[in-house]
Amino acid sequence: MQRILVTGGAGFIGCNFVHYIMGHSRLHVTVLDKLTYAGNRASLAGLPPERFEFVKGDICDAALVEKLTGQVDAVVHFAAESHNDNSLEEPRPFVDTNLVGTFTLIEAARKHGTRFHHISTDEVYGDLALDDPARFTEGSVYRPTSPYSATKAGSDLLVRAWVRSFGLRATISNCSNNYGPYQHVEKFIPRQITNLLDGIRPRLYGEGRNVRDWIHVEDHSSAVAAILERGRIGETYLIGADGELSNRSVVEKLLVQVGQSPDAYDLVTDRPGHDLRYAIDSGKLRRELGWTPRYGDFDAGLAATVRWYRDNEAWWRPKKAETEHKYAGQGH
Ligand code: NAD
Ligand code: TDX
Repeated sequence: MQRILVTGGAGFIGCNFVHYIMGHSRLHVTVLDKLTYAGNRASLAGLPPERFEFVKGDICDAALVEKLTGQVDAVVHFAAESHNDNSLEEPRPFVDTNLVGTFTLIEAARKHGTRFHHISTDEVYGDLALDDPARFTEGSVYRPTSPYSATKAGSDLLVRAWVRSFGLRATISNCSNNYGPYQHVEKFIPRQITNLLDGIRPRLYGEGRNVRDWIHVEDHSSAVAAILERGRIGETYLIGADGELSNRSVVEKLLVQVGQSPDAYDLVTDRPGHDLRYAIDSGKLRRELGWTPRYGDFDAGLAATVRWYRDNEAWWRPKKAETEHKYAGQGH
């Protein structure tokens, strides 16, 4: 493998993956990204120009996608509309990008016989009860609950059908909640960090009891690299780092880290249909591909993330006011 196409490479996880893979291989990387509100060209600064190309465009543009796919050995597909709250306000772009965009890409990969890796989420499995000892596995039933997760579930099923019906050489990974540098300020952890930097109290939806299974974004990148290199065609791998925490305990940790009282947060209107708990069993990935996460210490990863947002205000500041304005309209 010499050349790869990364869709959504100007977004949070995509840009972290591009930095990771270019630092750990000699691959040439082409990024295809529409630069929606969530994309930021600045997140891809400093990459070696002889091995990197940026193309601004839409994954629903069949002619462009077909041309770019024909130039590479593999496609790693991150591009998506990714935020649940947005999907509850305006679902249409989720259907277009997550479903039609994925369809457009796998049709091009089918035509050219290109290796394809599809990035997905644990949210396709719905949610678990807070007191349920179970975790999601590759065999869990698909039960998405939001417009976002329903379109991601649909995109996974399209990829599976293309493997079975057309012999597409594809793998799928479903990862839990990521945190780390370059995450948009609409998402939970960066929103609370940047609120604290602005002297605003953190905001917890409902009672803050919902549980998410946190993984550092660099561990997601190393898992995707392992699957791209050694994953079995047609297989799905769940990615997670045993990082279950309630939203309330994440906010309490953040408050303590910035020297404030752990109860200095506000409870705000809950998200409609708010999934209670996600939890990943990543045993298959660890056993088959020998992958292990490097960021075992969530508190240390969180502290490094706080430092990153403190040191990179120029990156997030332009998005902060419009994001908070949108949240104010939703009662969040
Ligand atoms: P993000 O919203 O930060 O970035 C998405 C990127 O895709 C942006 O750069 C955007 O400009 C681009 N994009 C959107 N529509 C496009 C289109 N039609 N054509 C081309 N580019 C387009 O998202 P993220 O958090 O980095 O998520 C990346 C992927 O990982 C998604 O597929 C998401 O479902 C999945 N995922 C995310 C998480 C998480 O915790 N954030 C967890 C598991 C899986
Ligand atoms: O201000 C907030 N307060 C709050 O309590 C925000 C923005 C969120 N929350 C809660 C909602 C969730 O329980 O925090 C949790 C995390 O919220 P998000 O960051 O919106 O993530 P989530 O809905 O869990 O989805 C994320 O993980 C799975 C990503 O956005 C998805 O793209 C990914 O598939």
